[in-house]
Amino acid sequence: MMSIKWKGIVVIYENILVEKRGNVALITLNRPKALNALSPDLMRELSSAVDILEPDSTVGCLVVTGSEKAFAAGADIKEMKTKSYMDVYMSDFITAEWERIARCRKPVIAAVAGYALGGGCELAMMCDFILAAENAKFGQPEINLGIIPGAGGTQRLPRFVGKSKAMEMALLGQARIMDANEAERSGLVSRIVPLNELVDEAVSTGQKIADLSQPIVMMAKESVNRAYETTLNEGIRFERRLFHSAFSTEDQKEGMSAFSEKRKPKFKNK
Ligand code: DAK
Repeated sequence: MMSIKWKGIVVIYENILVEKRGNVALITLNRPKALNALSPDLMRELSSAVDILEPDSTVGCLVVTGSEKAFAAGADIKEMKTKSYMDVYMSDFITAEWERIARCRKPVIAAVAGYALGGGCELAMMCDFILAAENAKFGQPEINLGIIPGAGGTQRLPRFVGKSKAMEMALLGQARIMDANEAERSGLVSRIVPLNELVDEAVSTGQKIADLSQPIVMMAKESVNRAYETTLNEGIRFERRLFHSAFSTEDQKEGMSAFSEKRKPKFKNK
């Protein structure tokens, strides 16, 4: 169990660890005995942590990681096995908590070691990019349980790896797990990192992002994400609006002046 203080309130977490390293918030999924199965309680805590960290001006980037054996082995099967259709439909089963990470406006890096299965793979894909350890294993084994992916797996995975591989993974489940090398070749992960360096590398990557201008970083993230939601023409138009608006910031003046003066920029997030 760990607690953090937020606006004078003590928030207690039982399923995640939250720490700040420099300007990076490191969130560690922490249910090792269940291979970080994503229970509703864990997802509520993750969602609450994002609520707290996103508006924190000292945080420029978030990193989400798990253990060396498992990023997360999926949603908690034992907790959902007895649910009825009306239970999940009427409560919109854990949807809000799951979508919170995807709605975070600051960059979120997934640092994945071991299993990222089902909801674990989906959670990693909701982040902005994935750094994988050599032992990372990605899969959508829901079909073996008599369900289909429920947190974006059938939609995000094809966008990363293409239809053929995504379809094979969705249809074969446990029988089609993707290793780190294939995940990198296919564009699911941005880089493979040695297991013992994974978290440090993710945090130092996050710190490089956190050293930049926060509003400009947020614009870049928003603009890249548009590529998945609209036509090329509309996306280019959206990018152009944000590009132009970057010129209204002090950080654009500072960034370009620093280049001309051969010094490091001092961004003020303004
Ligand atoms: N849920 C609950 N417990 C789990 C679990 C899971 N997903 N994965 C592992 N565990 C537990 C095991 O039951 C075991 O507990 P004990 O028996 O010790 O009490 C412990 O973790 C260690 O697991 P194993 O003994 O199985 O370990 P192994 O190394 O032998 O095998 C494994 C590792 C990852 C291959 C295996 O545990 C496995 O196949 N796990 C299940 C993987 C899976 O099927 N994942 C998909 C789950 S379905 C939605 C959002 C999300 C979802 C749905 C809707 N909405 C927003 C609507 C997501 C659904 C899913 O992810």
